[in-house]
Formats: sequence, C-alpha cells, structure tokens
Amino acid sequence: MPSPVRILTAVPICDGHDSAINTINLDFIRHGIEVVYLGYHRSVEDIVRTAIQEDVGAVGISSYNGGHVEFFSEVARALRKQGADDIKLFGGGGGTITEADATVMRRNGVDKIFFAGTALTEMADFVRQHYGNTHRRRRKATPDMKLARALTEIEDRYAKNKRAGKPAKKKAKSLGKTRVIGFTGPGGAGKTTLIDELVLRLLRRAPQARIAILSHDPSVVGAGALLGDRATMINSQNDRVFMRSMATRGQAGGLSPATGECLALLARSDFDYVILETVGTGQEAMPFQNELVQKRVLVMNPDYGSRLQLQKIVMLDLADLVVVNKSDQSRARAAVSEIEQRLEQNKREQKLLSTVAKRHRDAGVDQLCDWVMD
Ligand code: B12
Repeated sequence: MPSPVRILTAVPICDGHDSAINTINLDFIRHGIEVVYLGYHRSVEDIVRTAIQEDVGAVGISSYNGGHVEFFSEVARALRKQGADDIKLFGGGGGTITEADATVMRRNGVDKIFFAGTALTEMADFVRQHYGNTHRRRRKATPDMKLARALTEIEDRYAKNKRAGKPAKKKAKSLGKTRVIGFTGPGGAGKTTLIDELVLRLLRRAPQARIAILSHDPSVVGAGALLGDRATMINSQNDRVFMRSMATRGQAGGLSPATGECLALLARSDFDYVILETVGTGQEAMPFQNELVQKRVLVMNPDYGSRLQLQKIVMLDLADLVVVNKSDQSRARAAVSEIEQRLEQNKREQKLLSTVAKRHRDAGVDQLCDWVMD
C-alpha cells in the first residue's frame, strides 16, 4: 500500500470561521486522507513553514472574512520563493469568493477553488486524484525540506512494508547534546498544551536552541487521520521548531511503525531537544521502549476515577516524571496525594509535578522546564 494522501488545512489570520474546514477535514479523513490541521487565525508564514515541515502534497485554505485574493496569492508566492511550489494550493470560502476572484487567484498560482454547493465527496475525490503524488525533487532544498522529505521516505517505506534498515541502534548516551524526551498520557490530559508551553520556555531560556517535535494522532478505519496537534500549538509556530505530525497507521500503543526510525533521524540531526508525543494512550500502554528516549513523562488528568485505577496504569511504573495537569481542578489535591502514594510503592526516584498548562507563567511548567534542561 502506498502512503495515504497527505495535505495541510488552515484558516487565514483574522478569521475564526472554522466550522466549514472542520466538516471538510472529517470528510477528507473518512476518504482515507491524512490531514494536518493548523487551525484558524494562521499567518502565511506559519502555513508555509508547516507545509514544508510536514511535506504535504497540497495546502487547503478556508477563508470567509475577506482578503482571500491577497492571502491565497501570498501563500502561493511564499511557497514559490522557498522553492516549494510543487505543494499545490486550493480551498474555498462559500459565497465570499466570486468567480472573478477565483480567476485572479488561479492566475496567481492557486490550483483550485471550490464554490458554495460543491458536494463534500467531490472535494475529497479531487484531493485523492490530484494531490497524492505531487512531490518532486527540489533544486534548492533547505535543511528543513531535506529533513521533511527524509521523514516522508521513511514513512513511505514502512507503508510499503519495506524497511531500508533496522531502526538505528544509537544509544541514549551517544546522543551528544541532544535530549530526547517522551510525553504520553490519556487523551484530554493536556499533553500538547503542556509541550507548547515547555517549548516557549526552552526557546526563551536557550536562545540558540533548536527543537524537534514528533507528534502522533490515531489513524481511523480507512487509513485517514486528523493530525490536529498543531492547532493547539501557538509557541511552537517558530522557525527554531521543527514539528512533524505522524499518524499511527494501524499500530496500537501510541506510536507509528515508522516512529523509531524517524526519531533516530531527528536525534541525529542538529536539534538540542527532541520531543516525542504519543496519541492519547490507555492503561496498558508502554510506548517508550526505544532506547533513544532518555526521559519519560506521563501526563495525567486529576479525574482518573477511583484510586484503584492507579494500580492498573503501567506507565506509572515506567515514567521518570508524572505530571498532574489541570491541577486547578477540585480533585487535583487528592489526585496528587494518591499518585504520590502509588509512586512510593515503586521505590524509584520518580518525580511528581502539578501544572496548569493553559495558565500563563505557570510555576509547575517552569519546574518541568528545569527538569528537562537538567
Ligand atoms: C457559520 C458562520 C459564522 C459562524 C462561524 C462558526 C465557526 N466556528 O466557523 C459565526 C456565527 C461565529 C460567524 C461569525 C462571524 N461571521 Co460568519 N458566517 C457563517 C456562515 C453563515 C456560514 C459559513 C460556513 O461555515 N459555511 C459552510 C461551508 C461548508 O459551506 P460553504 O461556505 O458554502 O463552502 C463551500 C465551498 O466554498 C467549500 N469550502 C469552504 N472552505 C473550504 C476549504 C477547503 C480546503 C475546501 C477544499 C473547500 C472549502 O466547502 C463548501 C462546499 O459546498 C456565512 C454565510 C454563508 N452562508 O456562507 C457567514 C459569513 C462568512 N460571516 C460573515 C461575518 C461578517 C462574520 C462576522 C465578522 C460577524 C460579526 N460582525 O461578528 C463574524 C466573524 C467571526 C470570526 N471570528 O472570524 C460574513 C462574511 C462577509 C464577507 N467576507 O464579506 C458572511 C458571508 C455572512 C454575510 N453574508 O455577511 N459566522
């Protein structure tokens, strides 16, 4: 099987109309497409950086608040300027985009505009037919482009069930300056927001540092996936951050079959921190068997049910750090005390932190950053 068609979708800056793109994204994934969703209120710069890092075949923009002729044209121009105009540009905006506007937009490099009344299936079929095989070799590829393409090639090999080589046998201690930190935990615990806040602090405290994030979301039946972690990320939209979204492509346990090799490639590249984020995981998950992961973080929601539930979470034995996020919730104090008792049974030096990742300047996230940099 070839890799699924992979596209990026977004809503322009100063536009909060995300309901259309949310509906369209869902239909795309039902049709077997992998959709990296960047969210709404996104700049040209963020869209182009993401398209390159995610190595997508096309960018779909949903625009309702006007300025679409300029915005789409600017994205097309920026892709051309970067030498990435093999990435196609398409989109819609219902009745706000007229036929006359679309003619100008096409002249400026936009591939296709869908007007009001187009059936969802028609758009999904178009994407599958036209944006599956757009990649071409680029004459002046930047380091980010080369890295992005190398990650695609690894995923493609796994999709065809052909491994080029064994996942690198590189040991954690031979990583040099690079630190590899794994984050896991149940869906809704706030892993992505926590990582984004951690990235903010790392960028500030280490002004030269480069950070890579390898983030996972589940593939649905039919091979599509909504890779939506970027939509939650604000601080990670930064030229010093290389982020790649991966679908699990049929593998249970929180990661993809290609994760090990992709992680090894990122660890070999010139990053100071490599952050691995799993999908929302269950009680039995032990995602970080990879030797490259030096520090393992379990992010928990205070609302995990009764104390008995804690006995069943395998990662509580394996994590180096347990973070109780959303610790402004009423149950948080009890949760911290129960988890503390649970960790004491392990007789290992495991650390426990309370955070409120959504809060600016949260002291708990500061402590997380200290621990990561230590
Ligand atoms: C729903 C809606 C809202 C909701 C948004 C909810 C949300 N979270 O998205 C609410 C009520 C919050 C809202 C608010 C506002 N809205 Co409003 N809104 C709409 C409305 C009614 C529908 C848009 C929609 O979702 N359509 C559903 C999609 C699926 O169908 P479609 O639009 O026909 O699109 C087709 C294709 O173009 C294609 N398509 C669309 N996008 C994409 C992307 C890709 C990648 C692809 C492949 C295809 C594609 O898919 C469809 C296929 O049939 C339109 C009016 C209208 N009837 O279009 C106004 C409209 C867009 N809003 C408008 C305005 C002015 C506003 C506000 C500024 C109002 C205000 N003063 O507060 C705010 C701004 C909000 C913000 N933060 O940006 C104006 C824009 C005017 C303009 N640009 O000149 C419109 C046109 C209403 C009007 N006639 O005045 N809005």
